[in-house]
Amino acid sequence: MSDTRQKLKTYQTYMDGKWVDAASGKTFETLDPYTGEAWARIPECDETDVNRAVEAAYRAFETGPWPSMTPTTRGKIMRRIGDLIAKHSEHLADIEVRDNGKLISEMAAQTRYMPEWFYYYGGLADKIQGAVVPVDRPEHFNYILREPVGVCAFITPWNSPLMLTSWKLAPALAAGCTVVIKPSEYTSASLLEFMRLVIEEADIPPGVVNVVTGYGAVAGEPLVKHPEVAKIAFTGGTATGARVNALAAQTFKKVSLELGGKSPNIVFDDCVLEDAVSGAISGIFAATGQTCIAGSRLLLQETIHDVFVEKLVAMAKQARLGDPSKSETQVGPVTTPPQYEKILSYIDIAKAEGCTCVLGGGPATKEESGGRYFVKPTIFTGVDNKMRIAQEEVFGPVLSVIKFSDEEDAVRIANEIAYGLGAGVWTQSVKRAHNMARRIKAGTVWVNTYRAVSAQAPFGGVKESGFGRERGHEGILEFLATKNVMINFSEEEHDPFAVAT
Ligand code: TXE
Repeated sequence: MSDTRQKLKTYQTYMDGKWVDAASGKTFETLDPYTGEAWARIPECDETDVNRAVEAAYRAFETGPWPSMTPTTRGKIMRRIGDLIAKHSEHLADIEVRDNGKLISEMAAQTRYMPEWFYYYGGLADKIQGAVVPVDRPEHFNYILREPVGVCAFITPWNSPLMLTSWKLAPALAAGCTVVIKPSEYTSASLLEFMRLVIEEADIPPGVVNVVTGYGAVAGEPLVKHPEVAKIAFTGGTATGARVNALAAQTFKKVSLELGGKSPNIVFDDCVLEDAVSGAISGIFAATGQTCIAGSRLLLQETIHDVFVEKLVAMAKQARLGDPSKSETQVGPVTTPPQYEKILSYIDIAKAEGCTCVLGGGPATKEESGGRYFVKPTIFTGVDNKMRIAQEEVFGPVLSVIKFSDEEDAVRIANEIAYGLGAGVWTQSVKRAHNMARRIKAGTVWVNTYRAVSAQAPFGGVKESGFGRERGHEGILEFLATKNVMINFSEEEHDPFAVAT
């Protein structure tokens, strides 16, 4: 065993308020994608651990203090969680970068903003209200209760591990649910640090938040199938999402899925050109294209196509590849080895489809990037929307440029896709902006901005990008069940054989 291997940091996982190894004692290694070296060992949980975690969450839900405490108290504890995240945000961002190789500027911005999800939903905890409903029955009183759904399972990916967990955890806790989280096997460390520095420190009762680390098929599937789990919140690829949805359907769980995308970033000739160029770059290259909302299809009005591409290439060409932990780096490595292979194979596909590669078009060497698993920012022009490079999610720094003639054409191209997550529109016309926002089939439309996020604004997809909403007021509804209560207060005698209407 090499020296570095011996020095690997070894984590335990956290369930029922305790730090534990996997029941089997097995661990797996997690890689630093910049160096290509393993840096930590993570417990490899399986069904036994899943059962233990779900049982703890179920006990905490049925008999523990979390669901039954006053919502005001829950809200106060959630504000404490937010404060602790703020205190440790730098450290959490460093761990994320180590594990997923994304830029420190991006991961630090995410962890700095993360307290807001807990403040927002902490504030909402005591505003979950039912309703009194007038009904067609005299002398009956009818009201609606909104109750926590129960034990929730989160399955999360590697691209923005803690932020995507927070979008689920904050509303679930506010609603009074208990949870079991299965992070991506590529990026489990930041969640374990979060459990130590935030959940433990905030004195969250045992069993309210539990973690099972491990592989999708071995730890994820038993969690999805577990009969005591009431709700699944999943973020990941569309194929895995379909499998999770099918498994969850067997026990009729409530499900929300935030899946892939192939978002159109649409630039009209009446835009502010510099803003749109910079929006196109940040839409695809800033996160190395490893975001579900990547603006991976750049739709350019033909009247500005050539000048736009020239400016785009000039700017993208200057992107500084390098160590993601350095604030001056603009493009980092790809997070996982399979992802690296997938991106390179799509570059080959685009070339074989006859697209013109105007920038990049392959891996970046160690001399160019300083590390492993780098793909050069790549731009293809001459892309037809029917091509695979335009239709399939690459999840890397690869941009497809597609020409359109007018508004009608732009809407058609934007919507001729299986996905419907995000979309960008660049125009100075208010009329056109509203028109496009209505006609594009997507969960989010940005106008004259791209990838902007806010705790109050709901997020999610349509079509194969999934269903359900995270963030905003709608986000908490995913973790609530509606119960109707009807009370008869009449003195009348009731004929038991009369038809109830
Ligand atoms: O994701 P998976 P992968 C897209 C992107 C990427 C592709 C594959 O296009 O190239 O998906 O990425 C867990 N039962 N996105 O393979 O498999 C897994 O352990 C239960 C978009 O990394 O979807 C991890 O925790 N769980 C996306 C989580 O699912 C299972 C972010 C996501 O992994 C499971 C990531 C199973 N059978 C990838 N199999 C986005 N929407 O942001 C796997 N998992």
